[in-house]
Amino acid sequence: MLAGLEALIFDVDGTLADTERDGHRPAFNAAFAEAGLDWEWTVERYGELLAVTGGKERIRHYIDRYRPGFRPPAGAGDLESLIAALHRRKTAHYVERLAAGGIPLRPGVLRLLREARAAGVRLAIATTTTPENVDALLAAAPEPGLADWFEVIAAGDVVPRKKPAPDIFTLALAQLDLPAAACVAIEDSDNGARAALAAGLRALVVTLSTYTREQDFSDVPLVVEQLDAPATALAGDLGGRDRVDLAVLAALRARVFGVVPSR
Ligand code: XBP
Ligand code: MG
Repeated sequence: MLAGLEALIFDVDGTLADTERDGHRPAFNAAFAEAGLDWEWTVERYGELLAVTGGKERIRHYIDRYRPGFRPPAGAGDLESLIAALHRRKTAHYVERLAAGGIPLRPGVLRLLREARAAGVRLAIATTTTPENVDALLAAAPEPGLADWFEVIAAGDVVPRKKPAPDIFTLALAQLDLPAAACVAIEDSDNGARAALAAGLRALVVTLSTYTREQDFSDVPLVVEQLDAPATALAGDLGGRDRVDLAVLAALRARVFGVVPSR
């Protein structure tokens, strides 16, 4: 039934949980306010800023684009140190929000993880976000020890280039010691999809999230609104099923790569 499917590689933000609008965004704003900066990232503005992956990179882009001529206040060090300090505080605010149960896993995520675990399909994460954020999200989930289910957690600054570069997926594949053809990747964004495809992960599912509904996924073989029932395929097909389950993912992998992955 698994037809050569050996691992699932999950994105985090937007995929495991819809974290951007009500998780990351307010955490950035709280860090700015705390530092005495009158920067407020509205829901709409944040949508534009998400084109840049990585929180520190996003702050830098915002300054370049919207605060030209900004200089760090006296005592804050150079721009690089200020951004790093703001981002540390942002991470703290975000983790606090998660620990308070602020952001649940998306419907169907835990079911799919349980199915994979029961079937011996290995689990990995490939994300742009800071590792602490992943730990906090998994620790807050209603499944004790969930983080231990993931054999590989590739996150944040461990690679030189963030998504849409393939680096973080390439790292996850190397740590799994698997070819891309043995895996299915699960993403929610155009930058994430580009990264996965560039790493050879052509058996790719996109589950649309708050900020990604209007993005272009024309190169993605399976696009759904959500993983759980009632799921409908906006691109590709679910083989008559009403949710994204392991059978759907195995069929997708076989369709894209053929039955036996080559090592
Ligand atoms: C999404 C991102 C991240 C988060 C913020 O990553 O682009 O930058 O918005 O996280 P993914 P940090 O979808 O790959 O999980 O502030 O920790 O960078
Ligand atoms: Mg994402």
